[in-house]
Order: sequence, then C-alpha cells, then structure tokens
Amino acid sequence: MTDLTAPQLKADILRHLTYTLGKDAPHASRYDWRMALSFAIRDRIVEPWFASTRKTWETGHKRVYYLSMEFLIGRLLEDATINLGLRDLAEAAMGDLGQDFRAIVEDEPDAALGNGGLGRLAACFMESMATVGCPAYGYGIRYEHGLFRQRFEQGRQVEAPEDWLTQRHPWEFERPEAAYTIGFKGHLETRAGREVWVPGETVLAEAYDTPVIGWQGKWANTLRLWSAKSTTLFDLDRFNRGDYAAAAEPEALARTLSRVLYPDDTTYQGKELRLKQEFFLTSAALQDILRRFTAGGHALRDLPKHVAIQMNDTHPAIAGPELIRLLVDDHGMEFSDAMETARACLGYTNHTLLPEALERWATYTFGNILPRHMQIVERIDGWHRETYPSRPHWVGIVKHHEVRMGELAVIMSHKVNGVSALHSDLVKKNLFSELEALHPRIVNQTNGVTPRRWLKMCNRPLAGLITETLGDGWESDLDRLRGLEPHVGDKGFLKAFGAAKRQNKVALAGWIKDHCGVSVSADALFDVQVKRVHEYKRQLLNILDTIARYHDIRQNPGATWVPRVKIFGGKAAPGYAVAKEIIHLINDVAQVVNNDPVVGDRLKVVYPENYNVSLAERLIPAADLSEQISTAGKEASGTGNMKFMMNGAPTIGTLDGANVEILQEVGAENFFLFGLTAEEVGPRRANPDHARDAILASQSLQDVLQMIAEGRFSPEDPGRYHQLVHRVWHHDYFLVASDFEAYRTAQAEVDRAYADQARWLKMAALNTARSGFFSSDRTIRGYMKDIWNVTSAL
Ligand code: 26Q
Repeated sequence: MTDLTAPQLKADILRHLTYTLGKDAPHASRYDWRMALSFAIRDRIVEPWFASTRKTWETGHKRVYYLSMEFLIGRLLEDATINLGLRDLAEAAMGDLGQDFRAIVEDEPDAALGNGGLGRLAACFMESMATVGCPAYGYGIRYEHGLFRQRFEQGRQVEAPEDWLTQRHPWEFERPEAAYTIGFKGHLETRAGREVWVPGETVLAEAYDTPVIGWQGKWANTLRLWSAKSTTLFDLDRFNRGDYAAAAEPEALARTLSRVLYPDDTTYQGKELRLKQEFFLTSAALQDILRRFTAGGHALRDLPKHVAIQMNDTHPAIAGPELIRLLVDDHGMEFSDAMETARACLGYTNHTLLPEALERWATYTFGNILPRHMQIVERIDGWHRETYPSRPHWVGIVKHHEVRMGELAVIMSHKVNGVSALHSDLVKKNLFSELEALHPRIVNQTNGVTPRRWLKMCNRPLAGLITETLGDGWESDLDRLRGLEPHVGDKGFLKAFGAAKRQNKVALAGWIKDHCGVSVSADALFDVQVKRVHEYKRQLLNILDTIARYHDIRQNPGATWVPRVKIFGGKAAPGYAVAKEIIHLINDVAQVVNNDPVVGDRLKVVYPENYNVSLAERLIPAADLSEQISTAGKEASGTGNMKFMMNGAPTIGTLDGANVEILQEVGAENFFLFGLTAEEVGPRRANPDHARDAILASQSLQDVLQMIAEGRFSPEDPGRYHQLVHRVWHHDYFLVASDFEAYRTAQAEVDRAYADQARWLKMAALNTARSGFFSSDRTIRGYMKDIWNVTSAL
C-alpha cells in the first residue's frame, strides 16, 4: 500500500486544481475540488495498475474477460480511497483545504450503467476480481445516458434522461488507439470457396479504460467500455452545400449505438437497436481479446489455455458465433476446430427463469443485421444435431423462425451456471433439462456482494465496531465475522451494535425529512423493500399488508403498537404499466397514512424518488428489516438480501433464490420465513379459485381490497384502482392473495421480536456474524476454480 502523507496528498490536490483544472483555490467550486481530489487519488491507482498488467504479461497468466451489457458501478471516489487505505487521509487533507469530504463525495454522480441486480453483480465482481488478484478485463458499453432518473408527479413515476457524462468522468482514460470496426447488415460472397461477409454498415468502437483497484491496492484490473463513433469522416461536401444537419448525420447515427441503456430488466422486446448494441459490445471485445492474444505470440488453438470469456446472461451470447467467425473467416481455422476452441473458452451465467425475459430474435431480424452469423448459427445447430443424433431436434437453437439465445449460449459454453442453489437446480430441471441430459455442464455459483462497498464504506459505525472487536483483516476474509458470535451474549457489545444501527437510522431520518418531507422516528422499526418494481417481487403484497396495519391501527389506536416506517424504493420499466400502477398506489397510501392524525408515529410510509446505488448505501445500513418476498421460484438469487444481512437486518422472506441459503446460514430463529414454496406454487395455481379462496378466507384482505376499491387512497379518483383490485381477485398469477395471511402472521412475529430489544439485537448481530458466505470474493473464487480454471496472480 501507499505510504502517502497528508501534506503530499494536499500538494497533489492543489497541483491538479492548478494544472489539470486550471483553477486557483479561491475560485474553485465543489466540482473543481472533487475533480482535483479524484485525479490525485487516481494517480495512486496507476502504479499498481501498471504493475498488475506487467505481471500478467510476464508470467503469461490466464486472463478472464467478463462480457456484460451492464455495469452498475455507482460512485467511485470514496470506494477508491477506501481500497487504497487513503480515506481518512483524504478527509483530513480536504478538511485542511477548507472542504467537506462528505459533500465532495456526494457531489459525484452515480455511474448507472445498469438496471439492477445483474449490473450491480458485474460491478461487485470487478472489485472482487481485483481484490483476489484474478487477472481480468470487464467489457461493456460506455452509455452516454445510463438508467433514467425517476421522479414522482402526483405519485406517478415520470422518467427523465440521466446525464452522468455531461460532467467530466475523472476515472477513465480514453484510448483512441484501441478502436475496432464493427459491421452490420450487407451480404455474403464466396471467394475462393470461402464465405466472405461484406457489411453494409460499419461503426467504430473506441475504448475507454477505467482502472479497478482491489482491497489494499494489491492488484488492479481494467473495465474497458466501448463508445460508438462514425467510421466516415464529417461530410464536408454536404456542409459546403449548406446542409449542416446532414453533414453531421453519419456521426449522429453511429453514436446512437452507445447512446442509452435499455431500461427494461425483464421483458426483451426484439428491438433491432438492442441486437446491434449486443453485437457492438461483443465484437469489439472479441477483436480486442484476439489482438492481445496474438500479440503474445501464441497459436490460436491455445486460446483456452490463456483466455476465459464469461457471458453475463445471454446479452453477449452472440460471442459464440462471433468468435467462430473471427477464427474461421479472419484467421483461417477449420469450423470444427473453431467450434471446439470457442466452447473451451466460453461460460454462460443465467440470471432468470422468467419466460418473458429469455432473448429470442426473429431469424428475419437476426439474418438481416448479422447475415454471416445467421449462417454460423445454422451450422452450429447442424453440428449439434449430428453430435447428438438420437435426440429429438426440438432442443435446437433455431425454432419457429426464431434464434433462441439461451440454447445458443448453453451449446457454445463448457460451463453454464445459475446464481443460487435453488435457481441452478431449476435451471437444470426446467429451463435446460434436455441440453443438460445430452451434455451435463450446469453448475451453481451463488451470488455475493463486495463487503468493501456494502459494509466497510457504507456503514462506518458498524465497520468500526467490527474492527474494534475483531481487529483488521475481516474485509478480505469475511468468514472472520463469525468471530462476532461469542460477543452476541455480551450486553456491552449488543449495546454498541444497537448504537451503530441507531446512528444510521438517525442519519436516515434526517435525510427523509429533508428529501421526502416526512418526519419519522428513529425508534420505529425501519422496514425496507428496495429493488426494481416487478409483479413477481410483490411490492403489492407489502403495501396490502401496510394497508391492513393502517386499518387495524384505526380500529384500535389504543393498543400497543410497535411503530413502523415502511420504506420503499425502486424504478419500474417505463413501459410496464402494472408496475407503475403499484408505485402510484404506494404513494397514494403514503399520502393518506402519513396525514392521518389517528395514526401518528405508529405507521409511516415513505418512497424516496430515484432509488440507485448511492441511495442503497444510505438505506441499507439503517434498515431493521429486509423485505425479500418474491413468489417462490421467481427470484434467481437476489443480492440486496445479502447486503441487508451483512448490515444486521434480519429478513422477512420466502424460500426463493439466495434467501434459502441465507436462512441456512443464519438459522430459522433469526429469519422470518413465510409463504408457499417453489414446489407448492404450481399446484396452488392449478386451482382456478386460488385467489378467491384466499380472499374469502381472510377478513383482513377483504377489508384491504374494499378500502382500495372504494377509493380511500384516491378520493379524487375513486375508480383509480378498480383494475388492480380486479386483478387480485381474478388474475393473481404471483399469488399475492394466497400468501397474504402467512405474510401477516410473519409480520406479527416481527413486531413481537422487535418489542424485545435484547432479542432483536441478538438476531441482528447474528445476521452480520453469519453473512461471511455472501462475500463476492467467495463467489469469484468459485468461478476461478470451477469455471475459468485460473489462479490468483498475487
Ligand atoms: C434483455 C433484452 C433486451 C433488453 C433488456 C434485457 C435485459 C436487461 C437486464 C434482461 C434482463 C436484465 C436484468 C436481469 C437481472 O438483473 N436479473 C437479476 O440478476 C441478479 C444477479 O444474478 C439476481 O440476483 C436477480 O435475482 C435477478 O433478477
């Protein structure tokens, strides 16, 4: 690690302020100071970054290439200072310069180049690969606009474009020399017996590199993001004729490829631009990989010895055919050798079982945009049929005039993995059972999260207590948190644990007052559900329970109530009307509940706008209860659930995704389990009256639905939720009604547990103590051993 002193760091900051920013201190804005500090910190990353690259070259170490359409990074400044061990020094230096470190850190916009879980997982993996010393590149797209910003207008979600790149992004290095041509459309020609693709359109992919520094600065990798540029120069003829807009057209058209992130995280829509983006990323990455590999002087058949390529879901699954195309068309390899080489390099991670999320492209669209790849896909399909001749041909890639990207990814990979034990099991048994029978290759790698960002950085009070109790080193060896267990019987420790949680809650209460205009008491139980809004995640179940609680409080305000704050956060895909209606309902309920004098502090409902990584870092450390209530069998893993656990919030949840493993680690007495299991869901749905039966069996649910239907939460528009109520009665695919009573019972148990603060604190502390398994370091070591066959270079 670096042995920088405060005066040196101060001098670095002032030097950047003067010579990089061209500002003198008296006239510098917060932005200028942030840039100056960021550049000074970035300087400290460059050396270890070079050293890591040098070492990888010198030892000929195998490298991992992580291909993902999303990297949900969030802010980088504080994270970098923490991993370099410079956080406190940076705070002191800025203080000396008259600047508030916290305010500067919070001035940085989130890099929101992802939708949710899958994108954030890629970001945690990058940090963990750097921490464990796994030589790796992340490849993605440098979207000009990340995920949209969410506002509420009269309770309705409104989207605004996100514009993180309107400010300078101080962490990246532009690499104009690393650029590749990407082709689309056009036609095929046969020349000397070989197929040649003559693209009809081309764009340039230009690289931007961001170094990713691991814990204690021992290793650094590269996140390489591609930006689209025009291959044709500015059209001077058109400009001279006075046609100024047309002169700039090629540039504008090319740039649309990296203009904006698709905001949908569940339903694919078969849009041409999306397929082009996927190919843009994949082709640029593979060209770059092959260029680096051949520069090392190796034979192409040795590619799998030096290169592991991981596909983050099917989004980059065109990597199979593209790698074959590059090997065969550009490097003259035989098809069968190329096939074998590609499969030995590629791995595929599945993140969903939802049928509407599985990517399928019309052969018409696919063949039009990627004619050569269409041909190669047919060839792969043929090869697969011949290799497994006795099998029915319905396990193929092309079926009903569609290219199925899941099947393509499985057939082109030597390993396929799910993201939690339950999910991997279901991938094996349901999604790809036929392919798995032909050639077993499905394994599990349970997700994880980086404890540097999600505990050390975001929860300083708790991290401080852990270090006081266990000493240093837990950050990169999270199983050591088990060492807290002997202390949970110790009153002094529990008191300190409770004080840390309370400090976070007080801070959050202040933020809620400032940003949502709602006063909440830090003595209340903070009950938090934050994630993308989707029917399967059942925010609806949560708000129905909230309404039931409201109803009961009004019926009996004199009873003893455990005060609760219900906190929601999350975005709905812009085209997802049902999800948007649920957001509207939550906001309408908040209006009524928060302004009802009978209720007071017994119940509050808050829904801060624009949930993102930075808001997660604020909310999760202050949570008492983690809501993980998806319909069993639908949530592949969840990763928010792990962050809450680490930060000492017990879960109320179903047996779904990684909740199963959380329950296993923490023990049933420290987890509020409820609801149908994945196995029970199918049979329950088979009863056509499932919702009706459940509603008629629950007076409480009847009251709740009645209140909504009557317009109690939308008095100015009483019919607003008729459709929503109708859907609960008649089209309750996600079994909200069926799980309602079980959820209420579990919530009552939560109240009882919380009322006994000694019992609660012990549960909370045990959640932290037993969360070690959910470090993404453990996950990455699993991928390295079982999928990538690579060792640490440290
Ligand atoms: C596909 C085609 C076209 C446009 C968009 C998409 C698209 C984009 C994003 C499809 C899916 C996603 C994101 C999926 C996702 O975030 N899945 C989550 O992955 C997490 C990490 O493994 C899991 O923990 C979650 O359970 C899972 O829902």
